[in-house]
Amino acid sequence: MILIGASGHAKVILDILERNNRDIKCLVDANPNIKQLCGYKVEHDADFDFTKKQAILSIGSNSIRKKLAEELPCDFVIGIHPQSVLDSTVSVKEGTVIMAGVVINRDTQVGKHVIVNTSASIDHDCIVNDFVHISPNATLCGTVHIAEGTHIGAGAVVSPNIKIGKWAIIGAGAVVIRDIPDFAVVVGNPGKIIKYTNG
Ligand code: JB3
Repeated sequence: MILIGASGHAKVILDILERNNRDIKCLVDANPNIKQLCGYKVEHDADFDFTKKQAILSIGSNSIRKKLAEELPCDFVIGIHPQSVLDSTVSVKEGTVIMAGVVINRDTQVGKHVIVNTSASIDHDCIVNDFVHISPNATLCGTVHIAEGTHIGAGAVVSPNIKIGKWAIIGAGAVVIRDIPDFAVVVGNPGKIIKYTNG
């Protein structure tokens, strides 16, 4: 299989794949100056045939992952660190990665090309939509819904039953106690909207 993107996020996914004994052929990056990562060869988009390759998009940007997922003719696969704990009822879709120390509790649904980063906690009955990134040590309490493309910052806490709209940004350490609309940027405790992104 291959990884698309050859920088810091790819290093963490390589570790997961090695622990799962996956056969990693190479990485592919847009930057022709990157030749290798962690001992693996790095190929480049311009001269690489992506057709039917088993792949993970190892790029932290939610919008770039979305663009490439829609463009590239790969078979996207899931990467789950063996030291994560997922209840048997949890569903996870293609392209998603679950890092070390993550706990995901009963009846939660995780969409496509999601990053659930190191030691994040997602409790029961949550819905985490496509292209979301839950950063290290973030906590989603029970029945939290996160719409497409939203970034939950490191150590942020989202209270039970909260809905967060699409392509929002929740700052590191924010505490979200109210529903958040699409494209909002939220910081602080209690979390306050300081501006809106362009999507
Ligand atoms: O917060 C944590 C724990 N990790 C962060 C991660 C989720 O996101 C990390 O600290 C970084 O903030 C970020 O990691 P990432 O994505 O590895 O960051 P960056 O150094 O920006 O690397 C992105 C790589 O993707 C670069 O090497 C780009 O050249 C490459 N890239 C961008 N667009 C692409 C494309 N590669 C290919 N093949 N095709 C593209 O279109």
